[in-house]
Amino acid sequence: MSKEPTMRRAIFACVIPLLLLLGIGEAAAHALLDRAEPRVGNTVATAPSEVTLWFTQKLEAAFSSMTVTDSAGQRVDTGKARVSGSQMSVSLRGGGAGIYRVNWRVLSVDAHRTEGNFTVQVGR
Ligand SMILES: [Cu+2]
Repeated sequence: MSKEPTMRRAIFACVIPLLLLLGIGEAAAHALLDRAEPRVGNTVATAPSEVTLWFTQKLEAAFSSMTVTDSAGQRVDTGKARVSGSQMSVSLRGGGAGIYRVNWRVLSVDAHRTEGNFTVQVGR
């Protein structure tokens, strides 16, 4: 056996965990949207009374917020979002049919800021 394959194997053994640590590990450490209720892109019959988001990491309540707007761009949320651990909810005042957009912006406990938005269709 030559030394080269062993060396190569040793390099791979080092590089792959390093890439995981720098790339995937770092991304996974941020607070990304895990799931939502109503579900992202889903259609619901009537306007929900509340939107709840679950993140991949705990949130800093003071620096995390969300708004919900209707098709006309009008706010349909009642104001301040409630944060509990990795979960954030906001109540809705009710509204008509249309495409509702949920906009979220959070600061996770590792001090990284992430934001995003998605839509839910209300009615047909
Ligand atoms: Cu992070």
